[in-house]
Amino acid sequence: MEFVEEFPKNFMWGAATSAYQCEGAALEDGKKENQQDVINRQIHEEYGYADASVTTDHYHHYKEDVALMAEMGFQSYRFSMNWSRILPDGVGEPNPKGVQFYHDLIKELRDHNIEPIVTMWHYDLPMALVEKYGGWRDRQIVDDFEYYARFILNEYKDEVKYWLTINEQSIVVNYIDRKNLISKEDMFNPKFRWQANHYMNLAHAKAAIAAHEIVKDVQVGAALDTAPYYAASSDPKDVMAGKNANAMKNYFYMDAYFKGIYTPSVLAYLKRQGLEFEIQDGDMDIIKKGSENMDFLGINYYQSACMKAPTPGAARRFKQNNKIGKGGKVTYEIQPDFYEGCHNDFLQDTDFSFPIDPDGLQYVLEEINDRYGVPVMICENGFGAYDKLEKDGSIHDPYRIEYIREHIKAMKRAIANGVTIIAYNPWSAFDLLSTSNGIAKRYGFIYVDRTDDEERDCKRYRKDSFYWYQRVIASNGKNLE
Ligand code: BGP
Repeated sequence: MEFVEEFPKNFMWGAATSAYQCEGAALEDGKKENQQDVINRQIHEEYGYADASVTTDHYHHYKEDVALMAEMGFQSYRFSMNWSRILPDGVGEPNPKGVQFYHDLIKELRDHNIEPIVTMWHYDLPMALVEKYGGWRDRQIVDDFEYYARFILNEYKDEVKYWLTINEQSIVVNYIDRKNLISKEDMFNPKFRWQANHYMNLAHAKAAIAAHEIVKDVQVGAALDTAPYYAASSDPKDVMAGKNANAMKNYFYMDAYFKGIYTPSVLAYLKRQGLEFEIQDGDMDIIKKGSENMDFLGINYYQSACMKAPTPGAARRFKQNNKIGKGGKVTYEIQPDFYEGCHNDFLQDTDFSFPIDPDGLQYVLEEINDRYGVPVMICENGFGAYDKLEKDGSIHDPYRIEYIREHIKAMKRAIANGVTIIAYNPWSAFDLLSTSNGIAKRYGFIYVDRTDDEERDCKRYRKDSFYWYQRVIASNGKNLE
């Protein structure tokens, strides 16, 4: 049942991308390498997926891309700034051409009445900082993140009102080897994840505080991967596992962002497991002050997950996504004595093993509102699939339309139940490099003609979902047919 017909008057419809996944031009106009340039070269060698050097070449197609977004009727566009395009060495001398690129992109958006929503950091730490001290391994990253944040806030303060500090902190913690270049020693040292998480909380807080100092009428958030963690059954042991997973994978981040504290049950668990991280004097004051400078939560929602009581004696294991698409498998996460992931047989999965669950979006939206009472912005949501470019230039993607339609209905139900949603920015505006499945797994409303093996001309085509989303936006969410 839908409870509201359309969306609030000032609601923004748009879509999202991130810099390293779409820009390309990895070493052009003064940009130096970031860790995703290196990580994606490794992925290319291991799985044959495209690397980040060209991806879908947004750097050279941005005007065309913005024009297509405007044609769909976008009112917002969430993108990230590429730290090493702006500050090639992480700190110090800025790169004038890199700085100019984002002025040009923002101007193009504003000329088309599209509100820019900027993520400061979406997985792509400058290699210079990784080589200097190991990136998130060292506390120095907190100051360097603040340096970068202050630089971009000052530079774009008259052009950008909506800022997101960090993309998917929980995913960085969970997939630390895919999101960071780290030594073998760190990879097998689970303690490192939680120390890095603490540094991210400090970096986030300092950036949020700086944003309020520098930008007039600023709106600050962070984009967090969220999912409801259901219990596999009503056995109290499974229910407890679901509760523990929600605490560790959702609230441990949200409590830091909005209450300035670490969730007590998770902190106690980490201590019990010998995974305690160092908190220096004054750190919690910074995190608390950061929480007072948060205006909204950005949420990325793709799927829900299911948890059962952990197998006694099972060792810690982190989730491995389906890396090959059709026929590929997921390895579920285990936190000893806390929870163990499992398949949810009530839901259907995508070819890439993401369980499809629009009700789960309503669930997380209402949970967030009930717990924190803050406005929410959907910063990602979408359907990754193998799309086919037909001879006549059309792309038929009914599965994507169906997925997005059902998630929009879930937002309507949540709004009727009191949730304030500022904007819907599904993933992704146009096709780009997936974090785990190359170009083959596509999310865009706009098809980009290239494959993992061939760069081709990256010509843009409108998918069926492009025209459908155009009608949704024109009716402010009323017409979903
Ligand atoms: C989120 C990331 C995005 C994006 C998306 C889809 O976790 O913020 O960067 O890629 O997931 O994931 P994937 O590309 O692995 O399908």
